[in-house]
Amino acid sequence: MTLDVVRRGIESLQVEVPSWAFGNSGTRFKVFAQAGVPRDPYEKLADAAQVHLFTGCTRSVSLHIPWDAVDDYEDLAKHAAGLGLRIGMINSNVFQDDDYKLGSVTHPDAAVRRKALRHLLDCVDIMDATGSRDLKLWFADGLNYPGQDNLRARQDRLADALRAVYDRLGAEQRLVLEYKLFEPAFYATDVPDWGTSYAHCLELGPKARVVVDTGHHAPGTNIEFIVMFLLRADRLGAFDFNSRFYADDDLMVGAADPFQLFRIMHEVNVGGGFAPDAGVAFMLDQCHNIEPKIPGQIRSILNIQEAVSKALLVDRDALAAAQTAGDVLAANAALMDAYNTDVRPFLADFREQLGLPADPVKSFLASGYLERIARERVGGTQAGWGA
Ligand code: PSV
Ligand code: MN
Repeated sequence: MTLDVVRRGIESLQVEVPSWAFGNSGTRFKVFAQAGVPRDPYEKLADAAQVHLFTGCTRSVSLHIPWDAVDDYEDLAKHAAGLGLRIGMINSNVFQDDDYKLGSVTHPDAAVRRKALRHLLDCVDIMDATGSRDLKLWFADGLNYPGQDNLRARQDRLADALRAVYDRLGAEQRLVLEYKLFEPAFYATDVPDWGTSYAHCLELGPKARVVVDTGHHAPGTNIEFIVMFLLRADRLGAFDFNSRFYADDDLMVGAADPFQLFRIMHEVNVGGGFAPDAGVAFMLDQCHNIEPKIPGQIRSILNIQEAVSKALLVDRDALAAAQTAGDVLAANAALMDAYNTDVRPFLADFREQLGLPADPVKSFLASGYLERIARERVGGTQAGWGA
């Protein structure tokens, strides 16, 4: 019975992959190039299709504009469909242009604000062409020094831009607003936390929701509390999954703290966030700087499946009974029993029942795909973080 719940949950779980995970990436110290890295968005989709082929659960791909700019987005969407994929979220980028040194939609100069807004509206045009539902907004806007700009005026400018984007959305489209504590601004960020994002979303209306990027909090933040709160308020729009040890490390989800991932997934389950009509988009926002990229994405999917399975295994009746009785130890044990279960054998069985490999990383590595792209993708310019 419980295993059926886990099986159904895993069968219906879809996680979006980011186009940028397949390009070269690094830190501000060094980008290490890898052989066979895609040279354009079409090749990124080909790599994303491999993740789906071996896991069966990554049907959609997030684009980042202009990193994935093409002349014809309908053609790109058709190409995705031919690979069994669809284009997912459109991630806007108003952080890599000289004009944005002092901000984008919060910049003190109205001409820069107009330019940034134009980009965001162009992204909605792209959504129309690709059939995407969600526009992801993350702003690098902020201040390095106290007094550098007027904090309150920047909130007003942000609200104006968000309103203009919101009003441009189609009936089925949404905007999802991502927050981040710091970086690249070090003193103050204009959307630093979930409360700021939530307040703007509330003001905008029901098509605006919050994105939780698991790497964007201060150490020790109780992320599952935030997830519970946003689900309760029907404002959780999306996850950007990754892991952090120190800052926004963008490591593979579940690598740094699998217990935290389990706790988050448990709150998603309790809050009904896995139901398709809950409108929560699960996606990876990761970079694979030193590990091979496609297996890194596959490994990440397996980490999520393990955490979700454990969350679905929680005996919620026993948990509720212990909570009502004030039985602290039994309540904690109900969670820990599920967390400490080794779900890997069930997952391997489920995969085989679905016609998927029991060990997707091993099967992918044996497929010869990495060797083939290393041979075939010579010449041209490899895609990289920021290109
Ligand atoms: C910012 O750190 C972020 O998490 C945003 O989602 C960006 O779009 C993404 O990283 C790009 O790497
Ligand atoms: Mn993110």
